[in-house]
Amino acid sequence: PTNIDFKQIRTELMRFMMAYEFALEEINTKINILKQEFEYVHDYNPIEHVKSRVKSPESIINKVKKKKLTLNIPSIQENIRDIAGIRITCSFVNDIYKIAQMLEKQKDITVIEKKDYIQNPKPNGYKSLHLIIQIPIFMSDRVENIYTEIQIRTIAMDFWASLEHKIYYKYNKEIPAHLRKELKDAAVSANQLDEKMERIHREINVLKEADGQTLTNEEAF
Ligand code: 0O2
Repeated sequence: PTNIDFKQIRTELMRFMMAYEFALEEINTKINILKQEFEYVHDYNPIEHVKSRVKSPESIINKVKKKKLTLNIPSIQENIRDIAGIRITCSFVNDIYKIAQMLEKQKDITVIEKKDYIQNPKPNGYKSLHLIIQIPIFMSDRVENIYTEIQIRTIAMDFWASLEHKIYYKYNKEIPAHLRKELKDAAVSANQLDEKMERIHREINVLKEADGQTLTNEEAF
């Protein structure tokens, strides 16, 4: 290819990656609005923290190889749907579904796929609610519908998933049987903790309501 070809390819690649950054900015803004407005109306904040990332070119290429896809922009755009990823961590399980519903209802968000690993945990114990959505990004000369993966989970689910992720990579994808069992047990404990925290939160709320007060996150814990 000539120098001009390289320049064109570079511009295309930059625009391609930028679109995912913009998608994350749009969704982060949406989450911030929900968080602030929800807190104002209900005097309670269901979101603990939010993290987002654009998948590195290296991980994109690894996934292309793993899925045996064609290595070109249209194929990557259509088949790799977690290049833009956002993770929302909540205090309680029922907040996860509230947040998912609030996002799903928004007119510019199209839900493409929903995977409920809370109702149906993965065999290793992994729990989270995953949404694959599309959001329009208005560029100077076109509109691009960008796929984004939204993972919503509790603090306990997140704690478990980040440790499991580390072990998974440390052992080069071959986790020894005793560690697999320990992790599964830890997932059960995380689940019990979630249930217990939700129960306590609900009971305190009932007490507070009887006293004519509403309980906020900060007051509870
Ligand atoms: P990373 O490094 O977190 O980006 P896909 O391969 O995405 O097309 P899949 O595997 O069916 O299809 O998607 P799924 O099940 O929705 O999982 C996507 C992401 O969820 C993963 O991304 C992880 O972030 C997370 N995840 C899924 N299963 C597990 C699990 O068992 N343990 C942990 N810790 N995380 C999990 P990546 O790209 O695999 O990895």
